[in-house]
Amino acid sequence: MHFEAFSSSELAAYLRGIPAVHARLGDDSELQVVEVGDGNLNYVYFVSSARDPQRSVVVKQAPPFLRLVGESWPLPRERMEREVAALRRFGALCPQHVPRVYHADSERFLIVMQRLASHRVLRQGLIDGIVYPHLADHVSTFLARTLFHGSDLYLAPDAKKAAVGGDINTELCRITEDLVFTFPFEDDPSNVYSPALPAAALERLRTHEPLRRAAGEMKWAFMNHAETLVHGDLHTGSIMANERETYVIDPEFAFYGPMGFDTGAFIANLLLACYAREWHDRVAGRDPVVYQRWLLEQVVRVWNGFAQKFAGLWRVHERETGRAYIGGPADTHAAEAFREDFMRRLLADTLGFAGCKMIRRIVGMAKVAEITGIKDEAVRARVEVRCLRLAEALLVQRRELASIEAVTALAAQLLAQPVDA
Ligand code: SR1
Ligand code: MG
Repeated sequence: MHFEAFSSSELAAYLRGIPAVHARLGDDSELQVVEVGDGNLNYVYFVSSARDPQRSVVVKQAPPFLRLVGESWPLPRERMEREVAALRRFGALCPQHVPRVYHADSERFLIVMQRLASHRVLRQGLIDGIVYPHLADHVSTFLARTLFHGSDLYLAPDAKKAAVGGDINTELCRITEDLVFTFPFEDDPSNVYSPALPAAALERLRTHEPLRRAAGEMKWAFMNHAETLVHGDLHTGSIMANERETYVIDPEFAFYGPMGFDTGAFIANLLLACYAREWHDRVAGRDPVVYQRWLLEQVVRVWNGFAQKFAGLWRVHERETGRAYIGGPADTHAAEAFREDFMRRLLADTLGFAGCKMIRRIVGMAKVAEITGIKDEAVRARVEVRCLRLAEALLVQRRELASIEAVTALAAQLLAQPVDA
């Protein structure tokens, strides 16, 4: 298990030995290396030419443990291979939204890829209240293209089954099974609660039967519904964006799972960002309502954009092959009705997963900066209680919420509800 992270000079020497990377960085004698990993799992470096900083790459290396916890939580380094495979697969489907892979090393478990120098981690941009005009369009395109093309709606049955077998990601799925679907609903020692979070809110996660049954159904779906190659961790920290471009990064949790896990993760994180505005806008001296509205609008636009693009890809594919997934010719009323039912179920899954993802960020070990950045304990607890209420409603009512507009109306309504101290 002994692992030593690269020193700057070791990494520079290593990169110099890779022709494709060497060419990209130029033959400048000096390389600047900065370790920037702020994620939970890996080491991440920005490497650039000292003479021409435009020439730069990102290096990501998997240590044999979970970085957030340390050596006491071992993790196989082969997880990097899952990430490389997913980056290549998603990159082929959506090159405009996935960083390019320049080099992958399956002995050192590292990857060298495109540096997104003029982009920021979306979570941070949202905390700062930045408006991204193309975000929903770009993310919905990424979701539609990746989720559709990995599924039985597009792939031949044998190709799909081979893909399911090739993309097993046991250890990282286990992290999600524990941290998203199990530990938040029991008194696990890894859980972290903010000091002022009322005991009743926690108690409800452990005792409220409708919520627990719904969360159990989502856990089952996560573990058993091998629908497509999902990113597996599509929160706003896995996206880098500027006003023109959007990139999806970090697919190390990729596996064959339910489509709604990715759509749900993204929507959950927009909702967390929305509910945390009360603090961030107060600190910035702004009225939270404006950006909250923008965030809820993005929830609507990303879902509706996704649903329209996904169904469009499906229709075109059936027309081109002349056959419907349900058998028989394309373009029949039954084929369209099946599609509508499919999208309705996918919305329900999305909401259920979104609920679980919100809950884990409030009571689980891995938090999100828009919540932990709330310095006033009482405000943080109020925001957290509201997030838990919305998460519960999404889980329990997921099949009754018939449109995404109904979801954002509910989110706005619960946001306005008072929380007892
Ligand atoms: C213990 S790893 C915690 C979390 O970091 C990743 O981003 C995933 O969300 C994982 O659950
Ligand atoms: Mg990550």
